[in-house]
Amino acid sequence: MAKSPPTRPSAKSPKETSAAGDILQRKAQQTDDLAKAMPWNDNKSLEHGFSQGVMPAKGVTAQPQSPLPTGSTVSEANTSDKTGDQAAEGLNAVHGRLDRVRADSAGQALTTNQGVAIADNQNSLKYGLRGPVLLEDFILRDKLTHFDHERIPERIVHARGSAAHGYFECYEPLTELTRAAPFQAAGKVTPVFVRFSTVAGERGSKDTARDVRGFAVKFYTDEGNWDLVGNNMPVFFIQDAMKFPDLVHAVKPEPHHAMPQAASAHDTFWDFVSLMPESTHMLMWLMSDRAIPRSYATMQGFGVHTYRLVNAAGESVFVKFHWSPKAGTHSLVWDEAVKVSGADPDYHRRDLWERIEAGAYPEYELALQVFTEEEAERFSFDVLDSTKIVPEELVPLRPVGRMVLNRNPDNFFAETEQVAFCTANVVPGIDFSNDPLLAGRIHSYVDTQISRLGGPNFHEIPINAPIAQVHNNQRDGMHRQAIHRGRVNYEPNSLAGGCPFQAGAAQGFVSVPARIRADEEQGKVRAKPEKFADHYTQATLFYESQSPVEQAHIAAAFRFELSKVTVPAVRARMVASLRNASESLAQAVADGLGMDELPAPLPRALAKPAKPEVTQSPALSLMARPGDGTIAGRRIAVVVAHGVQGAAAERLQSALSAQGAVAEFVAPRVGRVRGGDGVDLEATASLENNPGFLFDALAWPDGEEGVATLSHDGHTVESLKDAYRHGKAMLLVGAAQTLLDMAGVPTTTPTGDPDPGLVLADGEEGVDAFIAAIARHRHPERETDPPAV
Ligand code: HDE
Repeated sequence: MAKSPPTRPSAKSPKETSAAGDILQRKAQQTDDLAKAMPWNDNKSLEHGFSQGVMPAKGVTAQPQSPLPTGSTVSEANTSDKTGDQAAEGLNAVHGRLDRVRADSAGQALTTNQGVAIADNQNSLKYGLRGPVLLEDFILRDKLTHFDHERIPERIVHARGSAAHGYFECYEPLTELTRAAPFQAAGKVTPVFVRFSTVAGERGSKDTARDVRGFAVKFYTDEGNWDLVGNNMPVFFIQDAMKFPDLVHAVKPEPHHAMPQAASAHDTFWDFVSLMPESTHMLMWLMSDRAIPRSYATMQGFGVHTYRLVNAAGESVFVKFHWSPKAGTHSLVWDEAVKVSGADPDYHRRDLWERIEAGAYPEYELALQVFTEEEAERFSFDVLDSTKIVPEELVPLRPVGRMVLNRNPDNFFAETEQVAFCTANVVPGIDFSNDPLLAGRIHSYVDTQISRLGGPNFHEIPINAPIAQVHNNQRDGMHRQAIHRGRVNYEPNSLAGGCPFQAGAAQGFVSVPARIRADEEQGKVRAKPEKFADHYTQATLFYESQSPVEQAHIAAAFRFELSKVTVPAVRARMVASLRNASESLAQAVADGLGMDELPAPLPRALAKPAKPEVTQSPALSLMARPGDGTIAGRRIAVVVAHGVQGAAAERLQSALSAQGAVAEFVAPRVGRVRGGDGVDLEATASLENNPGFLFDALAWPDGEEGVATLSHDGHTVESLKDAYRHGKAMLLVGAAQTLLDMAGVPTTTPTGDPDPGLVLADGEEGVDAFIAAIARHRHPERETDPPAV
């Protein structure tokens, strides 16, 4: 008798199999019921006409009788340690707090990426002790292959950056202006991730280059991500995205020899900008000390473009965004920036990290300039032109909230490198203006991430995933994380009860119709509005609004940059352009470049620009925002050597620390320093590993033996000279004052007045005066050009 064929062992008990049969029937029945619940597409007739366009209807949905008809498979209830439970209804589990993906290895053994424990992490697998390595060593290959692909392309611009987590807190509801989620209630807190950057340098370049700083804020709002991708200067070089690749090519290292790194001081940059007079206003900012900030915590941020705020009724106003640092706006001076870049290329990264680790959280106030379209039409400049500001004297700033950066990332690559800011990321309540530069950005940021982050699913990388849920019918692509349940990946559908459905105007994003109602000439054109042709009025406004010291720094920066230009005609062209902004600046630059005669002014694109509303804007000076007057977060060196008066040095250190400053003992060598009075100190930095110019202020306590030791160390004279030249607060007590003579540092300013930054008093009086001098940040009264010291 022939044997019957073996039956395939079933994964289920016989009872489950028969239940599965029922399930299939029930699924079919419920699927049909669900489809019948939507006999036609109710919303189809609503797709037409203007009024539908501004108030789109919510999608039609039907409720399935059970999860069965919308599932991919009836076997979804069979769970395992890998599959986990069935999908929770309406939940995309990719989104959630970052703790769901943080990894910690405490108490764990090493494994491969497949989770196989690695017995030996020291040796490749070889045929004999001195034999060849075997191809079968999957452990070695797992490790090397991953390593070989550790790098991703760096950002084309803004490659060098540092970031932190924090929160935005709203002061009062702004519902009359906008329905944007962060502004809906007083005290409402929205998580943020903020990345600061330089523009031109590569990922490993120095922090203190003369450059624009990126100030990009990702708001994880409960209605989706809003990215305010701004800079620390409120204007830009160009007016139309069409010119962006040209600008970036011109400023990046020259293509034949890849020099200079992270610097605009070269031929191609100045060749380009001198032929693009609309960049003059931005050049004023770039040549000012704004381009060499002291730290990310002491610079402003700006949205740059005009955006729109939209309220729940769909009414919109124009808006400009401003971030102002609580610690005030403070910058470096050029000579200092150059030196810092050698001693600590991570100067700003370190400062941001250390402030947060120390609890001195960087804080910024967000203020809005709000104006209507009608008001904007009356302005002497065009608000769609990103080379123009709206002066604060014309439209005042309205403070609306504060942002605190209070948490460092866990992992630089996973968070800071992989974060993807996109100007296209707006939420209901925020909308775009017709700024042609902004339009290009809306395209460019998403586009660049696709190659930088390796595909279209970069929004699922944890740092980029919104805290708001994501539900749509986009599928597949490289590195897809979400496992979508069900067979429906289209809309309209009846087989998933219409889900996910169109949100409609009440919940969803609706573009402001005003954008298409603009009364400009209709028709496709490649041209700019007339007012864009005024290239100089606001450059003049900026220059005229600076203090004399700031003006001198601008002139010196132009001189330095143009002195690096090797083509005389390019230098002359730039000076010719500057004549249209400021004759005195042009003259100063020409003198600095040894030009005997001023070139004729560059022809202007607009002969008679409109009369500006303001010709002075004190708010444009760095001095306008001194901060809260404290010395919190400042780095101060207390320079000591064996024989110093230890007790007094300690008292000074604690007085400075009590004010929130970071005061360190700096000695010829790190380690214990024997006090002449028996009080020993611990030097955490040396004159060699932390040159004086890395500090905001320096103090040399009393003690003859200590001072004698310091006087034999060449670093001492250098640090005194630097501190003096860089306008820093200096405290010299008792015997230490002899060091001034050695360094040739005068005790009066060049005008013969007492030097307000040089404190020679001892005891409490000296400490108080020193703290007051540090709070002033800098003492530019000392400056001469060239420097006397
Ligand atoms: Fe950007 N810009 N940009 N930019 N930008 C990028 O996006 C671009 C512009 C700004 O920390 C890129 O992810 C175009 C103005 C910041 O990750 C890229 C135009 C302002 C950051 C890009 C501009 C900015 C970027 C490179 C002209 C100030 C860094 C990598 C139309 C308001 C964000 C990336 C971060 C980064 C394109 C002009 C600020 C290539 C086409 C104006 C802060 O997409």
